[in-house]
Amino acid sequence: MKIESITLREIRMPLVHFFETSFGRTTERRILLLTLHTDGAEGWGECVAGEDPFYSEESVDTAWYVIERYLAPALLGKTIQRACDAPALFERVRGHRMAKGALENALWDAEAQIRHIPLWQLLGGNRAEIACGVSIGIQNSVEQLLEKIETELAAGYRRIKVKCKPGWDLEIFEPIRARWPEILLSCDANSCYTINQTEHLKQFDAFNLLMIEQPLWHDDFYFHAQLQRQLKTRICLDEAIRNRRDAQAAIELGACKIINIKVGRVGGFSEAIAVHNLAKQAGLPVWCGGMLESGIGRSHNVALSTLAGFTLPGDVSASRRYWKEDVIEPEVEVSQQGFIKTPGGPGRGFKVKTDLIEKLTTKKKHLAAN
Ligand code: OSB
Ligand code: MG
Repeated sequence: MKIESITLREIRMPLVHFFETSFGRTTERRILLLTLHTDGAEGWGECVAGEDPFYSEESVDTAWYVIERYLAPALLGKTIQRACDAPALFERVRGHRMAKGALENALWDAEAQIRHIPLWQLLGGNRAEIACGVSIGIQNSVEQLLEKIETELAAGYRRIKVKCKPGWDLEIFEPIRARWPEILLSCDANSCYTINQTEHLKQFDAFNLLMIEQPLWHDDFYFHAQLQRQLKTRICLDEAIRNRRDAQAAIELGACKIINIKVGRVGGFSEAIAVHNLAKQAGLPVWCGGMLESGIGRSHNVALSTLAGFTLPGDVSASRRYWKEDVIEPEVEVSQQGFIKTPGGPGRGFKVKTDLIEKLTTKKKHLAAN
């Protein structure tokens, strides 16, 4: 594949419903999309960085800067055999994994198209369908939260994850479990507790949660390991797992028993596959996280979720939960049983609505080899 040019763009999409975590509320997404033009195909990538550096250090603006200034120049004009050759070209740049992932994933999309196989197959997946859960943000009231859960269960989703924080944890687990004693239920703290709150966190054990996601600091294993020894509920790490070495360290330390894999957070498909393989070997289940993606990133998540180790329902849910109109065709749809069918056809398997993307674009730059 010869990488001839790259189109960077930022689009704006209002969310159907605001999404609130322990670090803040999002009502409208700014999303960095890119198109990678090779001599054989056009690959699409989405950078999953947020509007602000609150989930991780990266933001839409830092990703734009690093791609334009460093990562795109490292690719432009080069010929590479496989998408998995890209990470070596980015090595000199420290961090900025979401920016790197956007480019690498676009290359995987292009490679799958050139080989005339589905992206999920190129990644090594083999599921005909993937199991879906939902991530439900902090709401204005407990009643509103219960209503949302009811809606998602009726839609077929197989696991409910609720965002939590002090004052919105035991207070919601209690009424949820009173109404639905048996559902697969988990919570995500996005790092809002400290080890001094261990006694409080131990009370979560009463609610038979599938897991508690990233309770402590975003960059910590040591205190998570301490906490895990005192909890019955399994800890799942999200923010803290940046690469395969992190996964190995966390597993060996006993800092988690489940891993949430987000392809952008670990820097692209190559590293995501490596984290998956490592966890599988160690006997830890993994699942695919979400970052309020548009259809581009969503279709990448669908493909990744087909790998054998993704044995728990992920945060990969239907386009309509987020967007009035998604940027792909068909949109991502979830069956009444809570599954997404693995798409056929080469590449991501979803067509890009280029006219709609053009309309949503607020910023655009074409980068070519000089
Ligand atoms: O921690 O999983 C998270 C969204 C933005 C930032 C962090 C997280 C999330 C979600 C949403 O939980 C998952 C989704 O895309 O539905
Ligand atoms: Mg999370």
